[in-house]
Amino acid sequence: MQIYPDTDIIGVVDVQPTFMPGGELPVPGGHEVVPIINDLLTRFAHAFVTQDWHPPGHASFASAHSGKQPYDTHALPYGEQVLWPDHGIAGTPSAAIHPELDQSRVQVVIRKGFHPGIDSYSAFFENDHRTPTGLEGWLRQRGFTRLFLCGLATDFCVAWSAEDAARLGFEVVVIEDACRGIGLPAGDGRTTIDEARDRLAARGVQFIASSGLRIG
Ligand code: VGL
Ligand code: ZN
Repeated sequence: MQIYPDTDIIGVVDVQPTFMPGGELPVPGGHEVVPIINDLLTRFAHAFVTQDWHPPGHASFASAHSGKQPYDTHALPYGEQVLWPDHGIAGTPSAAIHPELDQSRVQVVIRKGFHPGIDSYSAFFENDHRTPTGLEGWLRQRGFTRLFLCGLATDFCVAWSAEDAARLGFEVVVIEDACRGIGLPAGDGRTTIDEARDRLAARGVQFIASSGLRIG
């Protein structure tokens, strides 16, 4: 697949120490994507990153709900929400963009999840599916029509970003080997990695390997 430098952009989702093995919400193999994404970043002229950025006591944290454990589900006013270990606390080192990620071509950073009562997996809308982050306007004003997505986690923030982008009319390509998933056990309303992939494929999202991408 050929990259068109003027209208293609790569979006790097939530590559932060908090999601690395040893972090607060570890994604298995999460650190493995850093060199793969750094290599991809040399092939694109434009990049954006997202950053999970929660206040202490955020509604997505199990610790904010008595009797709940991480990875339980819980009904919040805007819908069913998986509850997580405390993670991505705004301003802490583990919520920084991973220090080894090459940010030289990153032109915008979208921080999400900073409203105390609502989670935000997607780069475009918070989990109520209505509150915008502003990324759509930024991408359109800059003339981008196709998004290549990578990062963490395949089954949550990458999947929700890809789905919203496709719904908004962008062409969307997920670079699969540059993503890793959390992989929650099925049941109790939780999404699995396979379900997330099927949902995206049904929306027309394409999946490719990083080795199949070349500069136009
Ligand atoms: C994420 C769960 C909670 C993600 C963020 O980056 O996929 N998942 N917060
Ligand atoms: Zn989060």
